[in-house]
Amino acid sequence: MIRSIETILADVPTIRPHKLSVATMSTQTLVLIRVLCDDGIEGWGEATTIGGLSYGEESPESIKANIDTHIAPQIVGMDATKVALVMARIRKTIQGNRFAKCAIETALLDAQAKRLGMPLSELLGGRVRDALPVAWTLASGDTARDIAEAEQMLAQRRHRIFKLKIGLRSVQDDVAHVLAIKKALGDEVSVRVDVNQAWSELDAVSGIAALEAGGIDLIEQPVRAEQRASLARLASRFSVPLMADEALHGPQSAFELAASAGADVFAVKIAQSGGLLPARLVGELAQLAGIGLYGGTMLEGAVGTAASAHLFSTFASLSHGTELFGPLLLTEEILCEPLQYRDFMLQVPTGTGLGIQIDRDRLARLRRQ
Ligand code: MUC
Ligand code: MG
Repeated sequence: MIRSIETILADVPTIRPHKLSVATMSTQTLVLIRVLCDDGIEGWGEATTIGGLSYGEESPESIKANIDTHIAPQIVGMDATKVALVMARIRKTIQGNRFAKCAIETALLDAQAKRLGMPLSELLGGRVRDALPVAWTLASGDTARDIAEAEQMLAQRRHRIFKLKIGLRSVQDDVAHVLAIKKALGDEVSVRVDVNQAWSELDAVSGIAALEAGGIDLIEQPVRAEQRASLARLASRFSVPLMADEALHGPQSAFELAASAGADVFAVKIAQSGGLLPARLVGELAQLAGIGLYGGTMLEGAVGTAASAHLFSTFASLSHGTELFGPLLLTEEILCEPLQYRDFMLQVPTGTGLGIQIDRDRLARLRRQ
């Protein structure tokens, strides 16, 4: 039986300002869920978003209010071992709120996998890999600082794929910034950009042409999420792959994008998809449609990152790697044993459930009162 559900907000400073076209982050608000079951097993989930309401339609505070007020009362007392039944109840009675749903589903699946004595990946179909390539996002806003940061990551063998956040400055300035970094890092390194919806289709035509000519490997969400026809036109116009991120809101949108040849690659995010199982469906749809796969992040801390890693470890193909670096952007660790990054890869935890242990004392110090 589900005994209680606790929603925790924790404000953690980032290691440097993180500049996106929609927000500059200097702290990240972790939204964590703890589900306690009457067999003594607890499960953890995460519903962290980016920049308050500037990225998605759910804020940390609305997620907490909606879970505490509307979701928890409906499922406390339900059988914790019947995860699909609990989620069916929530999906029937709660509109939207994909991040909140993801956190609850993750916590229930974490608890269930612990109960069954297996890693979460095995409950999700079974892992086909134990480590995932991890990109790092360069978003300091300064070209020289970004190059120095990338060189440090290469020397530490932590990352060799770099995603640059652009869209805040003019197309011309952004292109110059990206190509200067690409030139400094060389051909062995993959350089990609995320425009976070900032360009018009005309901006995108000139920007993508220049980036493609300069050897950039991947262009993420150049235009508004709603402008699916624009994205599809751009995808057919250029040979550099175009990736959908904000345009993907779970299986239905994935199906529509796949049916309209609207993108070359999907950035699968568990929270944006509404949970681990809907995100698995997004991955399956991509594979059926011949669309490339990339494991995305909402800059979650360790819980959401571990959950995402378990799911991405099950994808038959993961053509574009992942960006599961969220915990590395934060100044504070909330696990007893940090997630392991080595040789350019995140090691997928091997213990039962999420395979992580929350450091309760540290979390108590960080949590918002
Ligand atoms: C996004 O739009 O992909 C992922 C990495 C990062 O720096 O921001 C996120 C969000
Ligand atoms: Mg993105």
